[in-house]
This record gives sequence, structure tokens and C-alpha cells, in this order.
Amino acid sequence: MNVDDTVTSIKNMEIRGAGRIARAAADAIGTMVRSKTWNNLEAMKKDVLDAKAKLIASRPTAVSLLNGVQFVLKGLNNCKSVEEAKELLTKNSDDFIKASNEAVERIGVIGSRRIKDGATIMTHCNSSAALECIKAAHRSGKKVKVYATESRPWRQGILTVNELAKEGIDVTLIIDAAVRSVMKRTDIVIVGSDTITSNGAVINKIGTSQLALAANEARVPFIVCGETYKISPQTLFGDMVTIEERDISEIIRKGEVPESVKVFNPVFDSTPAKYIDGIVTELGIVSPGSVYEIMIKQFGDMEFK
Ligand code: RI2
Repeated sequence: MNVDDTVTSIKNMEIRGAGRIARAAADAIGTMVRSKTWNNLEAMKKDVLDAKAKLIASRPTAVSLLNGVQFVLKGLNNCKSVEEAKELLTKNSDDFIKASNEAVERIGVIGSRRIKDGATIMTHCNSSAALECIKAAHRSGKKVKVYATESRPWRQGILTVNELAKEGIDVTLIIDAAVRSVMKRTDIVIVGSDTITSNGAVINKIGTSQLALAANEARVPFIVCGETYKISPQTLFGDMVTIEERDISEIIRKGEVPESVKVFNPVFDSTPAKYIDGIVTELGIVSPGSVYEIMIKQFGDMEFK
């Protein structure tokens, strides 16, 4: 898919999920670099940077998008010719997509070890990384039961229950307001992440922090899954994560309420580190307090801006 089509598909959520949008953006740059010809390196760099700007602006919260694009552009400034740059960026794009898919698989294996045989799991929204843990536990022969939240307004919970049912997993759909009540029957909560900050807070689908609070109150372990490219190095330098607000038409029909009524549609929230028992990455399970070390290991040689 070309850059503009990818941007449109990410904006209107035909392509969604923090990992998937990062892979789609990496693929869009790879496709552009492979198919286009340039007479000089400066012209190529300009097009690549324009593409980067458009792609990272398509959704503002998930840092996976920025990190994925940064990974593809890594080394561009050292290239001496268009040919060299084309070869490098094409390879970077392929490498990122491969590493990203492998990371999700690895997270599944590692996270599944935290799921006991007979466990009842609660999950929120539709996270490939979180669902991979549940599927891996199921495939290894553990009997698991899942409560999946509807996740208004986009109702990604419908995707989740379909995906898990297809695997033969015992899954129950609940409305978002049922979280605290159903927490009594839950042994472990497993969710995904869009951005992980340097102090171990996790930004994920709106409502995630409610699951965390309810889990904390009920003494239920709260586990977050995230590939290391969900970590935001910029947060180390004080940058705040922008919480995306989407159109009110996603939650209310025109004319349903008087014009004077304000409607607010933030689509992510932040869960503080103190409510998180572990973050499952492709490198292993880390405590939220260890995010900084992972960040340095993974991003030490990258430009943060
Ligand atoms: P994976 C999604 O955002 C959800 O917040 C989900 O938990 C997160 O991305 C991570 O998903 P949205 O695109 O990368 O549905 O684990 O708004 O697939």
C-alpha cells in the first residue's frame, strides 16, 4: 500500500492496533523506496521525511508508529547515494516487520507462562500481543476461560471474542461497565499497550486504567504486553504522551442530544506503574521500574527526536 492510502487506513482505523500500524507504516516506506526513482539523494530524503511526517501524524498516541518509522530511517543520514539509501531502507523495513511479528510471537510464549492451568483471564480491547499469550497458553494444553470487554466505542472486543472463539477458547463478552463486578471471577488481567513511558506507566485503550484499579482492589495480577518498540524514549525527557481524541460521531448520533451538550471522546488512558505487576516484552517480563534499562538497551544508538 502506498503512503497516502496507509495514512488514510490508519486514520479511519481500517488498520488498527499499535503493532499493526507500526508495521503498516514501515511497509509503506519500504514500498515507496522500492517503487520510486530519484535523481539525487536530497530529493529522496525529502520524500522519505514527508512520508514520515504524514505517517506519524496519522494517529498521535501509539509511539510504536514513530519508533517503527525511525527504525526504517536508521542510517539514512550516512548514505552516500540513492542506491545505497534504497537498499538500506528496504532492508530496514523488512527487518522491522519481521522483528515485530517475531516479538509478538515471543511475547505470547513468555506471557503464557504466567497463565495457570484453569485460569480465568480478563482482557480489554483487541491486542495481538495480549491475545497471543492467551492463545499460546491454550495451545500448550492449559484450560483457560476469558472475559473480554466490549471496548466502546469501536467495540474491538467483538474482534477479540471472534479471534479467541476461532481458536476454540472459552470466551465471554462483557460490557465495559461490568469490569469491577466480573473481576471477582478473574485470576489474571492481560492487556496490550500503545505506549510505555520511561517511568513504567502504560498508555492503552480507554478503560484500561479502570481494569487496573479493579484488579488492584481485588488483588488480581495485572499484566501488560508490549513489544520494546512501544517504549517511548521521548518521555524520559519530559515529553507527555498525546491522548488521541476522536470524533464524537463515534459515540453519539446527530440530533440525539441538544447542541448544548458537550461530548468528549478520548480513546486512550494512562495506567500508573504502581498498578502494573509485570510488562511482558520479547526480552522477558520486566517490572515497570525496569523500563529505563530496556529503553537504553534497545534505543541507545537511535536518535530520540
Ligand atoms: P497490539 C490498540 O489500539 C489497543 O489499545 C490495544 O491494546 C493496542 O492497540 C495494542 O495492540 P487501537 O488501534 O499492538 O485499537 O498489541 O486504538 O496489537
